[in-house]
Amino acid sequence: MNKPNDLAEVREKFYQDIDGLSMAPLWEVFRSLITHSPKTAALPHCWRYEDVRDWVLRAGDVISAREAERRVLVLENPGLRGQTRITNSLYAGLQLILPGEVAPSHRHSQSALRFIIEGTGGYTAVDGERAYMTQGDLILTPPMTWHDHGSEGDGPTVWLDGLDIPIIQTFDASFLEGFHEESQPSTRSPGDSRARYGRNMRPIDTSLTNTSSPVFSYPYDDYREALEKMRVQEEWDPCHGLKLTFINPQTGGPVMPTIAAFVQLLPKEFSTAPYRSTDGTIYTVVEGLGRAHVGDEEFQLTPRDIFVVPSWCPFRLDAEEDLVLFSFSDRSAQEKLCLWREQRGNDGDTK
Ligand code: GTQ
Repeated sequence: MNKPNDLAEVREKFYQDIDGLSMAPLWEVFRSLITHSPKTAALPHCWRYEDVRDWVLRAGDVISAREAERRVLVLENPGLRGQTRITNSLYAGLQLILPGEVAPSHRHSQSALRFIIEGTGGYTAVDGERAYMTQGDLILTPPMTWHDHGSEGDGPTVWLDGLDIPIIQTFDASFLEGFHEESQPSTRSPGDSRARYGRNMRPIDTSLTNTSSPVFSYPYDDYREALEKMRVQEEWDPCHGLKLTFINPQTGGPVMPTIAAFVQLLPKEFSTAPYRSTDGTIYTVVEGLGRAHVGDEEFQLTPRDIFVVPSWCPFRLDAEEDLVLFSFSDRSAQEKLCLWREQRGNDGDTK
């Protein structure tokens, strides 16, 4: 038989021989592929709005919304540079619309959400209905819905975009179509979809199986009031404070097939217990001050900051003032694929 160092050579030669046939040995990569627990190249990171705002506005000097189609500065995870993503499965960016501009109408396979960071008078039109924006609103553009953005305001409008671009890439399932006009005609008045589906009622004989919400605007005032009402009970979850998920009212499930969105309130001086879950999550501060401990990193939080908690990374929060956080993740997709897991506290530590 071969001596040990001959064996290494024999193997190397074997790998080279099969390489030409587009084959490779699994045993060389097995442990890096099928890990005992999630191992991600994504890193914890915080984009302080104070640091990035000026650059987002300056994007307005270098390109128009029309030419760019979507004028966005992508928030690239420092561990995934060049991959146009904030976690391995999700994309995030800051989009700018200036008064009078239009980002032309298109539709695509990707699911998108917008969380309004600053400005008023901006709007997104979704399948013929405009949703006007103010800070803290959530707007959805579900897969293959026509959407264009514009602004009737007198200052810049900036929002956080969240899309499932990397998921659609994994499936090689991307389709994009342009509308024949820049702005789609308004066929429904603002608020129509909320009137039909967002008041604990629905038009009779509608399908109950839609995988995306027919309501596509979740105004800040509504959910903020809900949190304020709930806090009176003082039933704080040790890991989340008070946390709600935005729903598709036709199913009670998450807002879109791949992306779930959340909002939470932590009262002043509340500290959460350690928590982790398999859905890498993007957070933005809506109100208040606090600190986020993400893995070995610590981020001081002020309104409009954006930070990312990678999959299975230990995470906890300290509220220095009443803290309101919006977040989104791929939990919607993971639950459908029976992958989602969480760990509350430090029990049963699985590295
Ligand atoms: O507004 O439709 O940030 O299509 C990336 C791709 C936003 C959008 C993005 C898009 C959009």
